[in-house]
Amino acid sequence: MSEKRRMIVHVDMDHFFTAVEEREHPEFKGKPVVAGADPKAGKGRGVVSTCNYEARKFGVRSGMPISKAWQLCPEAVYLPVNYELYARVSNEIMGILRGYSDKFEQWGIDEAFLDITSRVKEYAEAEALARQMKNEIHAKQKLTCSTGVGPNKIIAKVASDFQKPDGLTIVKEEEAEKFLAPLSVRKLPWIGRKTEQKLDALGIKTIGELARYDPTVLTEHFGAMGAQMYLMAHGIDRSEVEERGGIKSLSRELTFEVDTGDFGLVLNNLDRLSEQVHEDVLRHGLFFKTVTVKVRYENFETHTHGKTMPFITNRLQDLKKTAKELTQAYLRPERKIRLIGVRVSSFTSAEKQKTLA
Ligand code: TTP
Ligand code: MG
Repeated sequence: MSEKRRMIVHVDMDHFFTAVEEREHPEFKGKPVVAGADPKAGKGRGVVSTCNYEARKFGVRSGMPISKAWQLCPEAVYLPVNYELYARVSNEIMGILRGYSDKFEQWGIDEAFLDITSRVKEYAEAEALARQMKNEIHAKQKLTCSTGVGPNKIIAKVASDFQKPDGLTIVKEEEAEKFLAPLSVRKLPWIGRKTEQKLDALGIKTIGELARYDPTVLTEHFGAMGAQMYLMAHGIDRSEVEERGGIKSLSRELTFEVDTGDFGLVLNNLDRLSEQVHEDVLRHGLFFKTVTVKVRYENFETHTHGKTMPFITNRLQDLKKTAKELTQAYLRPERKIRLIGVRVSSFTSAEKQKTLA
């Protein structure tokens, strides 16, 4: 017997942080808006978290140094990031979406997967349900999202990105390979800038080219990830929509006002970041296993290094000690530091921890 055909929806809020800001401040409507570090008239450090579509027309992008954004678009409205507000709105949106499926998976702050297989019989019904979700979010939250429907999570996610903002894209199983083929490999989840460059060196730019490539050569170059990429390029993905308790990692980072070679200062600030992350861990009732640090040198060369502990913990001293150990390797007399960050992940909730103890 063949497996039952699945119907998966992926929802991604449009320019989420700045969309919430626009909603709260109607006077920003129509203007370019950037959320992120303080630009300080072009002298600011740190990066853009996100920006609205008006600002994107000027070339501003997530992750770009805020000084670059200022050069491109000094007339934009620049706002600090108000995580608490966005997290509250995110929870409300996730609450609405949860009502549309029995299998739900939040992905980051503004995305979610829903398995609606048990609720619809055909794509036309799936489309109607996806439209209903968009309408309810818009009616209750005054925010738009882009939505994709497909036979698995990968296709649904690529589909939601296909028409933005306020899009709705349906990709049927039999059309999936053709839909994916002309798109850049970067559109596939987990293919970042570095993998894109490596694929480019093999002459692979589009998903179609990836699908036609020899999978054994891909495995030689990329290990297990190579086989995974090959399957994705053919539109194959068997992973289930699974509730993961929402948060996958908690992190804080700091860009120094001036690049620094003062390692006492670096380590003091590292402790401070660990304390802030730890407060978040306790607030969410979580236990973690993995600690990752990030160090960016003055030339923007960035390193991240993580360690998974053999035990689950929520103790500040474990976090501080591990973060310090990991960072120490990057403290070199000749290299000034621009940014440091601390992240924890591999969570179990306190509830579950109790039953495991
Ligand atoms: P995304 O969904 O990647 O971006 P977006 O919602 O701003 O824009 P789009 O319309 O293209 O979906 O990320 C969701 C939020 O996460 C975003 O509003 C801000 C935050 N974010 C960062 O803080 N830094 C980043 O580098 C990225 C990509 C996102
Ligand atoms: Mg988004």
